[in-house]
Amino acid sequence: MGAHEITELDALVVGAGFAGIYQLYSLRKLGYKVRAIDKAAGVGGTWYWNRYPGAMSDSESYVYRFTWDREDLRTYEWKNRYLQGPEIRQYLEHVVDRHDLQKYIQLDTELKAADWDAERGKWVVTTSKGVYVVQYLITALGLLSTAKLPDIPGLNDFKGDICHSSRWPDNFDLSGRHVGVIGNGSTGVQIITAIADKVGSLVSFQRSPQYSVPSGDGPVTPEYRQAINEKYDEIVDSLPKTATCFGFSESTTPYASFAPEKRQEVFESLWQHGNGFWFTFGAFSDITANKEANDAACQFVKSKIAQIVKDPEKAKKLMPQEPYARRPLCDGGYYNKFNRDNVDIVNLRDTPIERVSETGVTTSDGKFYKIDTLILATGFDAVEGSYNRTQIRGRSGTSLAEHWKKGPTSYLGCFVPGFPNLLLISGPQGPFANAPPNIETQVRLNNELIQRAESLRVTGANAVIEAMPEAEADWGEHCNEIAQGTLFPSIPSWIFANVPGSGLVTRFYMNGVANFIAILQRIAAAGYDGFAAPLGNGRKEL
Ligand code: NA7
Repeated sequence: MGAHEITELDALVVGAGFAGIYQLYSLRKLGYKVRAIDKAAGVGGTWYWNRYPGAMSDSESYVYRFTWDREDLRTYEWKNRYLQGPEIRQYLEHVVDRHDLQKYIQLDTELKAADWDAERGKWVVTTSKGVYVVQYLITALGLLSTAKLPDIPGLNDFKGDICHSSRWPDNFDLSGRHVGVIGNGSTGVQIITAIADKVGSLVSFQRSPQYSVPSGDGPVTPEYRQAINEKYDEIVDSLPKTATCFGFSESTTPYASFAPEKRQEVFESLWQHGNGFWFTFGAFSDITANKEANDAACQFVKSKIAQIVKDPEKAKKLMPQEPYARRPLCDGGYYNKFNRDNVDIVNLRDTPIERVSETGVTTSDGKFYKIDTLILATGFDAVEGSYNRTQIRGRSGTSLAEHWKKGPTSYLGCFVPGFPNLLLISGPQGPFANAPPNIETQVRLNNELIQRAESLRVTGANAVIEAMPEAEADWGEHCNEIAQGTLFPSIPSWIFANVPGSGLVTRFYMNGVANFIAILQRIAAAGYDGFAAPLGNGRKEL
């Protein structure tokens, strides 16, 4: 396709990760003329970009995949309880091959701008490789795709190797290197755990210590796989009936209902079982909502850190002081790595980085750390960050970034008033849950609305999919109320705080996928509340 060529389609999907692939597949299945673009040179989305050592999904392998191809669910092989990054990339490539989608995916193609042409009732989408004119623009940009670089004095002076975790160079050999890792979210924890044994030395520059539990990763037996296969239908059916879609039913028993002498035993069994989400939601219903339950979880993990980490100074630096209310982490021996002589830790809250120089890092206590490799595991400009770098302009010419000046909002995580026929997957204020099943729910909603709009159009109605401003406001309010009932907003993690200066903003619907689906069903049954007529009933009620 030449840079000035114009292609007319029913729908353009932007992104070729889990969301883009399923959206492309399902709209094609429904008979629409659709294509997907991605700026990457391959499919995989997040898993195309995140190639750092130790990159792994911490959803169990059997639920970190599409559920709509039941035969593939049973036959595609996986070896361990969790999938490594390259395995997920290969899986998505396999899905694309299996369903012959490659020819509808245009890689190395970046969305530059999209403008709603009210006269034609279409989006005019400018990409780095031509223009598309489409009825529906569907963004599958990913929650975490815009890398966030730290603002540290002297970073540009560094003469060694430096990279953000999501831009990992090919064949980057760390053996014998003197490595500094800035950041210890899921990514930093995975990297530190994976490389500690291989590098010459490693310093973790840590701003906020994390609670992390064992992942319990390891090979699965043929019998285990057989058992999963036998009940796959049941598993798939159960996922949307749960809040987080991780393959288990979240506990409904509050911490206080357990006898005091039983509580430690339960925590210990959660720790032994492994998995951060299981630890958080598997036995107690209120760890993320009740202070007493949360404190108990904190104390339990801290007691483990104290037991595992032999050097009391290092252990002290690794002890979190805040509630257990970030994204739950799990690991393959993270705390234990600090027992190695070649692994050190700096508490940036006590001794912030003063500057980076050509050969290392100096902290405020005057200490110099000689480093030849600097890894920035500093996270992402999450959720709306994926959109802010594009120019998507709606009815009035206002861009999404302008519409979101006071914080990102939507109706149901997928629709924004003033942006007709723009459908967001994993947009702001969508459910917070295991990504593939969560994405499937949103893609199905998109498909349902597109089919409704198209059937109305056949009758001559000028039906667009457009949320009403009141519905967006109410949905935002609903998301806020739910978030305030949890402890998550008490912590400035990417879930609520994102980049410096963005303030605390509710970026997710924290009431789970099952409740989300129930709301969608109510909305549909009422004639599509919250959507402008004629597609919707023009009422704002949820
Ligand atoms: P996260 O979870 O946002 O973690 C980023 C880490 O980087 C975190 O420890 C931050 O500390 C730290 N950070 C960020 N900026 C700085 C500066 N300037 N100085 C020092 N430290 C800094 O991103 P991840 O990539 O680990 O994980 C993102 C998600 O991907 C994850 O939750 C999974 O769902 C998949 P802070 O906590 O802000 O003090």
